[in-house]
Amino acid sequence: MEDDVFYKELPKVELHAHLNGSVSVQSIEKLIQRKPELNIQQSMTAIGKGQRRTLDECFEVFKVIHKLVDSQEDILMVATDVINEFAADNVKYLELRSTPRAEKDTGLTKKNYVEAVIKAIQQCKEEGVDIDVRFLVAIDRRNGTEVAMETVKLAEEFMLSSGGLVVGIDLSGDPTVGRGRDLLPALEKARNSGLKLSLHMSEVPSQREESELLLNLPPDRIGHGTFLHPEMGGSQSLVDRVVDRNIPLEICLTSNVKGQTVSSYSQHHFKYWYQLGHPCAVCTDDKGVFCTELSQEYQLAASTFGLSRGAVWTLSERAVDCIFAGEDVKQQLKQKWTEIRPGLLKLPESKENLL
Ligand code: 6MZ
Repeated sequence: MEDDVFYKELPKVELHAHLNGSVSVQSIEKLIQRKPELNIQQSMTAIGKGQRRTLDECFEVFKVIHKLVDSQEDILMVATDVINEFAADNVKYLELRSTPRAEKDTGLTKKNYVEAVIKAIQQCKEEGVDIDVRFLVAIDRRNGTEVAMETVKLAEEFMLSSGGLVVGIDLSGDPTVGRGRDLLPALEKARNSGLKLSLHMSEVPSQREESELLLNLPPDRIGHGTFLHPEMGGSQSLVDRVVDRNIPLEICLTSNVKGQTVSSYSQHHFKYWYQLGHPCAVCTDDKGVFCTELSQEYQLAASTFGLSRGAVWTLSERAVDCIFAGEDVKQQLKQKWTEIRPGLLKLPESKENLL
């Protein structure tokens, strides 16, 4: 079986996908046609092959996309497109995350925003799209204590009313802006009400103190964690705490390389954690902005770090253990993996591992 086919057909779990960063070229074109007056070109919303940007520049790109996606109708469209695109890449379970925004011009409220994402998830389900989708409500660290608290309240409301679709909170946003310390009360409240926590942590250097505070919560998963380990200026005690609590890392290879927080694929911290045997979920982060797909990220992980197909299979299967939905969903997914395996890995596992 050709490599491209193998990685496409590999069943996958996507746990770190920002909605507006995941919007594809096709959806961007539709949005540009809807809003020609904005004078936005597709090249302003994506970072192509071989291109690099500073992380600051990446955050400018999100601002452009936010201008294009500013109504309930837009959110419904992009969420539907993104879900279908992940399903076409054989992602069987997806946790989408997005920051609720209010827009005066279109009358969009934060509540409408969340409703639109939930509607997209429900409609895809009714249409029989083969993917289980959940939603993490995102806190943008830039906006401080009060907004974070409001966001958590919104998430709590929807956790109760969405039939299990809202499962947690994401802490994200430009890591050089805002203080994690200010957001602790909101994050604690979320955790106490049963929302799971996925927190961006040590995405840039010199956040040791903040990472220590956030690890005390503790989070259920870590986004990036690039600078946690001692070789990257973190510390052994941070690593020990992540390992002792078995907190999975969400690994986004292309995003980190294109955003230049990691100097090259081979220098990526995935290697450090994978060699420790620590749970790592390969993810896309922003598949639209960074022009990637989850199948491509798995392929990159394999080619960069010399993983056999058997090892890649195990990596995707273990990501199921990191999902925020309940035990029943995990079991259903494991069952799916078991059914798909013989068609994809034709050799016994022991031989496949030697390839
Ligand atoms: C931190 C990121 C991010 O929420 O409007 N976001 N936060 N680090 C990253 N690494 C590249 N990539 C995306 O999606 C876009 C938002 O997701 C967060 C930022 O807050 C960005 O504005 P939503 O759907």
